[in-house]
This record gives sequence, C-alpha cells and structure tokens, in this order.
Amino acid sequence: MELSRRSFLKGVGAAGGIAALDSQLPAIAAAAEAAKKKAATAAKPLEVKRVKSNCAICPNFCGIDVSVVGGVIRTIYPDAARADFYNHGICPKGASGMYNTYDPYRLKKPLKRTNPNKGPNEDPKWAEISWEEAFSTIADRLVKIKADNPSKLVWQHGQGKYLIGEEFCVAFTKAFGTPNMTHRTTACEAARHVADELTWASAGILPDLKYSKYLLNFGANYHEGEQASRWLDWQTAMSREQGLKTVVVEPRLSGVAAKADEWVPVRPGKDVVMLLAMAKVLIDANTIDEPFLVEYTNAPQLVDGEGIILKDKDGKTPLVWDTVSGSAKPYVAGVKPALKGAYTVDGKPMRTAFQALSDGIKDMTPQYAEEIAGVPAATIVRLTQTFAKEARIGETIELDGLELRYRPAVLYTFRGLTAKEYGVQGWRTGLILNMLVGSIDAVGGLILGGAYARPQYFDVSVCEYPPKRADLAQSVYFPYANHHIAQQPAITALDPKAWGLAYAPEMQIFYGTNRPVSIPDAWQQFEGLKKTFSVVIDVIMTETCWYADIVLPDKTYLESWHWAPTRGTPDTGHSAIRQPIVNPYNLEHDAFTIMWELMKRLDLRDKFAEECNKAWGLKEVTFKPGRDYTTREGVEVLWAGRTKKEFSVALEQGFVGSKKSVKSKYLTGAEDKFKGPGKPKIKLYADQLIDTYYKVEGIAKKNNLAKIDLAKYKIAYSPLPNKDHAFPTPHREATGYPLYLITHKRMFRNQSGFTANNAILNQALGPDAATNYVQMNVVTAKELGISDGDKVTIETRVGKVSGIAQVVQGIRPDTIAVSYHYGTFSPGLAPAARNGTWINQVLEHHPDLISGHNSFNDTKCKVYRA
Ligand SMILES: Nc1nc2c(c(=O)[nH]1)N[C@H]1C(S)=C(S)[C@@H](COP(=O)(O)OP(=O)(O)OC[C@H]3O[C@@H](n4cnc5c(=O)[nH]c(N)nc54)[C@H](O)[C@@H]3O)O[C@H]1N2
Ligand SMILES: Nc1nc2c(c(=O)[nH]1)N[C@H]1C(S)=C(S)[C@@H](COP(=O)(O)OP(=O)(O)OC[C@H]3O[C@@H](n4cnc5c(=O)[nH]c(N)nc54)[C@H](O)[C@@H]3O)O[C@H]1N2
Ligand code: SF4
Ligand SMILES: [Mo]
Repeated sequence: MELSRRSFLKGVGAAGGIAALDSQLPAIAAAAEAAKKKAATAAKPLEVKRVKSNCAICPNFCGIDVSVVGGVIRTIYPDAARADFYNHGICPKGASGMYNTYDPYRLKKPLKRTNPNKGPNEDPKWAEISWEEAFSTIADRLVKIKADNPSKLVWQHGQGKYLIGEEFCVAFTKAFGTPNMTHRTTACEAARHVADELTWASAGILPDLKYSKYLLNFGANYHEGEQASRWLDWQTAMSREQGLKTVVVEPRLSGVAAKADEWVPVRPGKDVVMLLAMAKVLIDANTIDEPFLVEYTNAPQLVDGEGIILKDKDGKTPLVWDTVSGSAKPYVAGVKPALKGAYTVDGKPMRTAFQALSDGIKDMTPQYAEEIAGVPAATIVRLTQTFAKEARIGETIELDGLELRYRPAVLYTFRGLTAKEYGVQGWRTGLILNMLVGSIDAVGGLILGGAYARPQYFDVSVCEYPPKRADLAQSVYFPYANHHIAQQPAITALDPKAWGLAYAPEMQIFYGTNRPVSIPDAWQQFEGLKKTFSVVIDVIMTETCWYADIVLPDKTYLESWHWAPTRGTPDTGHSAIRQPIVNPYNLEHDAFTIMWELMKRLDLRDKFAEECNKAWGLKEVTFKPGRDYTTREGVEVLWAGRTKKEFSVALEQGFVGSKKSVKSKYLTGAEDKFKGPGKPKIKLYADQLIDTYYKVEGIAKKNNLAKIDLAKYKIAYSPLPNKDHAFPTPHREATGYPLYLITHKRMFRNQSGFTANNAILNQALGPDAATNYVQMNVVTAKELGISDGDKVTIETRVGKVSGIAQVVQGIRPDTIAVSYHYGTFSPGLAPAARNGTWINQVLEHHPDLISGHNSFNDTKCKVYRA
C-alpha cells in the first residue's frame, strides 16, 4: 500500500505529534528508498502453488485445496475433487484456517510453570525452557511412575485423536503400560454410539438422503455443527429438488431448522415422550412394518413377567411364539413368529417384546405428549402419519438390478437426543421409531455402519469392580461406557478411594483437548486438575494449559504431516493425509515427534513401534524396530499400509476415494447380519440392560458402594424407553428454576479453544460472530422485563453467570439457549476470545449411567437483569 502524506499525518498525529513526525520523516524516506531498491533487485516472480490437504478444525475433515503464494497461505478452497466423495464446500472456519496458524498468540516454546499454585487468577509464572529440558523433565517423571505403577499416568485427548491419529495415543499408553487413555466422546456423542451398540452391535449412522423423501431430524444441526455436515447440508439441498421434506424437532430455531420445511419446537429433554406417542400412533393405526419387525428385530421374542427374555434349554437361545405349531420355539427355518400377543409357556405368562413395548406406551397419547413435550397433539399425529406414509411400508425399489426394501422416511439425530442424562434411551427411542416403519438399512432410510461388528455389545457388561481405569469406563459405575469417560478422571482424582480405585492418578498428558472447559460443572473439573502434574500439548494457551505444569507447543494441521481421518457418505469412502504447507514460527516438534522422543528416552521405542503396528492393524507395511521415524515417514507407512498406493498420489491429490456398490451399501448390513431365522436380532428390546442392572445391584450391595444409587440405575437400565427418561434429575429436583437451559454449536467457532483466537472469525464477521448471547423468546423477555442487549444473569443450582440478552422469536418461551465456544478465561488467549458467556460453569453434571455421557441440555435456570 502506498502511504499518502495526508493519511500518514492522520495516523501519526495523535500518537507522536508533528514535532515527532518531522524527526521521523528522513528516516522513513530512507527506508522506503532502500525497500524500493531491494524490490527492484529481487524482482523474481513469487512462487505460486496449490497443496491438497485436509481440514482438521472440526471433525468434518473436509478436503481442502490451499493456495500458497511466496510461501504464504493466501486462500483455502474446498478441494473440488473431494466433492464426489464428501464435501462440496467448506465453512468459514476452514476458509480462514490459516489465521489460526499465523495467530500471534500461538505457543512457540516449551513452558514450565514456576508458581506451584493453580487457579484462574494464579499467574503460572511461565519460564521458557528448551526442548531438551522439557523432554528430560517429563521423561524423568515417567520413568518413576512406570517403576511405581504405570496406571498413575492418565493420557487424555480430544480433537488430538483426529490429528496424528488416536492409534498412536493407544500405542503410547499400551507401551507405557497404563490403561488410562481417555478420549472426549462422553462430552460429545457417546450416548448415541452406545444406543447404537446396544441395539445393533456397532455404531455410526447416516440417513440415506439421496433417496429419502421425509427426514425427521431431532437436533442434528448439520448446518452449523454436526460431523457429516458438509455432505448432509449439500445433499439435503439436492434432494429437496426431488421432493425431500425435512422437519427439524428442537427447542430453538437452529441454522438447520431455519432451512427446513418445518420447525417443531419441542420442550428440552421431553423428546422421548413425543417419540413414544409417535410409536403409539403408528402401532394403533397398524402402520408398522411387521415383516421387518419379525425377521430383523427381537420384537417377537417372548418376555416373562420380570422382563427377561425366555430362553431355550441351552439358556442362550431366545424363544418366540411359533404360530405354526402354537408353541414357544427358537426362531429357526419353518417357524413363523408372532409379533404381538400374550401367551402361556410352561404355565407362565409371557408376551412378545413388541407387546411389552405397546403395553408400556398405552398411556403415551398425543394429548399426554402435548402436555409434557409442548408439541400440539395434532402436530404429533400429522408428523407420524406423514412419516408412515412416506415410509411406503411394503414397497421395494430396483437399483442396479437388485430389488431392495424402499422406506424413504428416516428419523435422525446427533447430540439433540443424546447430550443428556438419558441420552442412550433418547436415541434408542429414535431407533425404535425407525424399526417400526422398517427404515433401517432400507433405500432412503437409516444406513448402519458395520452392523453387528461388535457382538459383545449384546452381552451383559463386565461391570468391572474395583475399577482399573481412572475414568471408570466399563466398570460397575458406567457399564457400557465403551468410549471412555472424559469428565471422570478429574472427578476420580479428587477422591480415588471413594470409587474403589487402588491408586491415585499422579500425572496427566493432555493432547489437543481443553477438557475442563468443555464439561458441565466445569470448576469441579479444574479442582481435579490441581491434583496431578500435567503436561499439555496444544497450539494456544488454553485454560488446560493455564493449569499445566509443562506446556508443549504443537504444529497445526497446516504445519504437520497427519494420516487424516475422513468422513464418508452412505455411498462413498476415502483415505486422506495432511501435509505441512507452512511453518511460520519455525516449530521443531509435533505430537508425533514428542511421543517418539519420550518413548525413546523411556527405552520403549521398539515396543512403541510394535504397539503402533497393532493399533493401526498394519500387517505388510509396518513400523520396524531399531530405527526412528520422522512424522512424514510415519504417514508414509500408514499410507502404504492402508491404501497400497504410491506416496506421490498422497502428495499430489491428498486422498484416494472409493464408491460403494448398491450391494455393499444395502445388503451387507442388517440384511446380511440380522434377517431371518437363526440370526442375531436388532434389539428393539435391550434385554442385556436388565441383566446388567442385576449385576450392578449385586456388586453394589456386596461392596456397599456409596456412589451407586440403585433407584437411578433401575430407571436408566430399562430395556425399553419410557416416560421416566424425559425427566432428568434437574427437571425433577430443581424446583424454583423455571426455565430450561440448552447449549449448542455455532458456525463461526469450533469447541473451546483454537478458533476463539481466529482474528477473522472474531472480528471480520462482525458482532454476531464476535460473541455469544443469552437467547430468549420475546414473550419471556417481556415477562421478565428484559430487553434485547440487556446484561442478564443466568442462575442454576451450580452457580451464576452473566451474558447479554438476545430477544428472538425462534426459541420456545420456556427455554434459554447459550452457545458453547465463548467466554473462556485464559489470559494467554487473544482478548477477543474471552468475549461472551462460558455456560459450562453453571451446567449441572448428571452423566448417563449407561454410557457415561455428560448432560448438556438438562439444566434448569432462572434469568434476571444483572
Ligand atoms: N456447553 C457445551 N459444551 C460442550 C459442547 C456443547 O455443544 N455445549 N460440545 C461438546 C463436544 S461435542 C465436544 S467434542 C467437546 C470438545 O471438547 P474440547 O476438549 O474442548 O475440544 P477438543 O476438540 O477436544 O479440543 C480442542 C483443543 O485442541 C487444540 N488444538 C487444535 N489444533 C491442534 C493441533 O494441531 N495440535 C494440538 N496439540 N492441539 C490442537 C485446541 O486449541 C483446543 O484446545 O466439548 C463439549 N462441550
Ligand atoms: N461450527 C462447529 N461445528 C462443529 C463443532 C463445533 O464446535 N463448531 N463441533 C463438532 C462436534 S465435536 C460435534 S459432536 C458436532 C455436534 O453436532 P450437533 O449435534 O449437530 O450440534 P449441537 O449444537 O451440539 O446439538 C444439536 C442441536 O441440539 C439441539 N438441542 C438441545 N437440546 C435439545 C433437546 O432436548 N431436544 C432436541 N431435539 N434438540 C435439542 C440444539 O438446539 C442444537 O441445535 O458438531 C461438530 N461440528
Ligand atoms: S466443516 Fe470443519 S472440517 Fe470442514 S472446513 Fe469447516 S472447520 Fe474445516
Ligand atoms: Mo463432539
């Protein structure tokens, strides 16, 4: 830019005055002359290049095409080649991702805490240290812990899982010998996974939107959040032209609701009752897919008065009522199971699991659901009838010469039904609705990823006691926490004995997670964090860093080699890498080299290589003992092992993709694993929960476990969802707190750290993106005497927090919504990152007792002018 004398005077006048200016002019003129000469001699054209990589800011993992001019990232585009496999565009976070890498607030040197006191207002008094000092300090501690009890090391990661790859974290902890590796999933979507696992023995679902005609979306916000959003959002727009209608059921008008055909504002946490009423409407009208329920699910299995499934003499094989012989039999060839009805077997009354469902919901009328869930009965009936009609029960369609079940109506969720105390039951109810119309693995329905891949989820849980893991996963406390329990290590660390843990966690390594900030009742998390020596590997000074003893700077996704996880669609899959494009701060290490170096210093390098091979499932191309690997070499091994392609393909294209055949898409899941006689069955009735409950009861009584409230476990472990699951603890107990408090994602930010420091997202997009608000309905605001822009206080049973009111029509009058991502406190972040309200400090913490999932949308509150 050319500086005119006038604008120059304007700029300097206030600060230095004319006198100062006079003295600066000759120097500036000389500098300008020198720069001109340099430019003239170095007039080489700038190098312009494009690099294919993969965004890592959120778990959408979009393909990106990065333009680099003169060694500087100028623009990040969506990778056009990736549109056939996943993303047709990128979001504002991805497009401005280089500002996270160029962020002046980045961590650049290892830091050591010199003030032992930890707290939000305690200055850690950081001292910059060399990498050598950082490695030797950490390794010395690790050596001692390993000799004493390796379990005392707790490794935690979040987004880190998706950077270098979780398998390396698994290998690191395995080689070290600690069972304590904890991912963030119970802060994220664990309840959804566990509901899937209990029901069809694997996890991961997507609606077959290419063919769907009707989507009932219970809180998957795939315009602003979600993990498959860049495909779902695009596919919805495309399919709409072929008649897809979408209905979004959630308490506030989210981005995805705003784009839908209909928004149904349900009362927070009450979805289960609405869904049960829908099930009743379907059953009463007999608009159900009977053959599907009989052949694919355990709906016909006989259940006794205690709720236990009747078994054959072997004590294992479930029995059904055979309508051919009029007797109880295993479902084998020739048997025609009854779906409905009550029967007497050996003098004992039995009914089918389907009958148990139908009897259990006889009071769940649309009128009752209207009262509880706040959705008009007529709307519930209309949505259900449309769902049934659009499901086209009984129809088939021919694709690629194959005749397939055609059920183009699907019910879907992400965190809307699941980020709750009864999250597992929430999505189990959704799955049951899909089963009733037979949309599971049908064309246009709900596509399962890897049906029956893990049969162990159909079994009674191990219910380990005493627990081995600090997060208590799969212990008697959280029997089906198959995805670790993010919030628990901090809570356990406060009083390990109270949980029966035989040791106290001594050291934690956090990789790519701002754990305590992201969890309800956040200050309890910070208290727990004070109990251990903590090392944090991050790119900015998050709050977790603020409480750390040693902070290690990592490279960002635009600076590192990663074998990148990817998202596919129901029709496609692909494998990808990330490659370093710039390194503006000349960083020396990344998480991979940090791990490698520590393993070496612990004399565990070869063991680590061996564990890497196991964790990644490498057979032909493997990590070899007796040598070191650079991060690039590590990625080369994985690329070769997984894709069998030359590395030049990775460098040039960034990915390789594949398309699924119609056969593999529709005929290898439910159709292959569950259909017909002699096969395991999709669990409409989750009988393993009953057996697990009795096991929990036995262990709790025998060991006098004070932390187990059996009455609560009894409610949580019901084999069928019921109305109790619409009454999480705060709904029952927090009388005097009239409003429901929910939280959600926003387009402009990801999680709690990284993007909060992005100058473009913070400032260039204006006030709407620069902070978050306390959203409330106009009617509520009027009643409370609150106007738009007023400073308000939100008070819950946990504490108080303030924020700015945003008065809108797009939210239920009984609900307050505050987005996540804002208002954190670390003085090491950009000032703009601290704008807004950090809501997690006032959320109540009531984990789902099946999966360990955190409750994010169950708290009740009061709001008043501050
Ligand atoms: N109220 C409320 N709370 C929520 C949610 C909500 O909707 N509402 N959402 C929940 C969900 S779904 C989740 S998944 C959790 C997320 O919980 P968090 O633990 O906060 O988020 P993560 O994604 O795990 O952590 C991201 C961290 O990785 C760092 N990072 C980014 N890039 C790199 C890198 O290249 N290297 C390293 N070493 N670090 C990097 C970031 O700076 C940041 O500190 O929060 C949950 N909390
Ligand atoms: N921009 C952005 N995108 C992200 C992320 C991010 O931080 N920022 N994080 C990523 C991660 S890790 C995840 S897990 C996904 C999460 O993706 P989503 O699950 O799509 O996002 P959330 O906002 O957590 O929750 C979805 C919706 O649930 C609604 N909701 C709240 N309570 C209820 C209720 O009781 N019933 C119903 N039906 N709905 C309710 C909220 O209004 C919200 O719109 O997003 C991913 N994508
Ligand atoms: S959706 Fe997520 S992965 Fe895709 S560009 Fe945006 S931040 Fe990156
Ligand atoms: Mo998440």
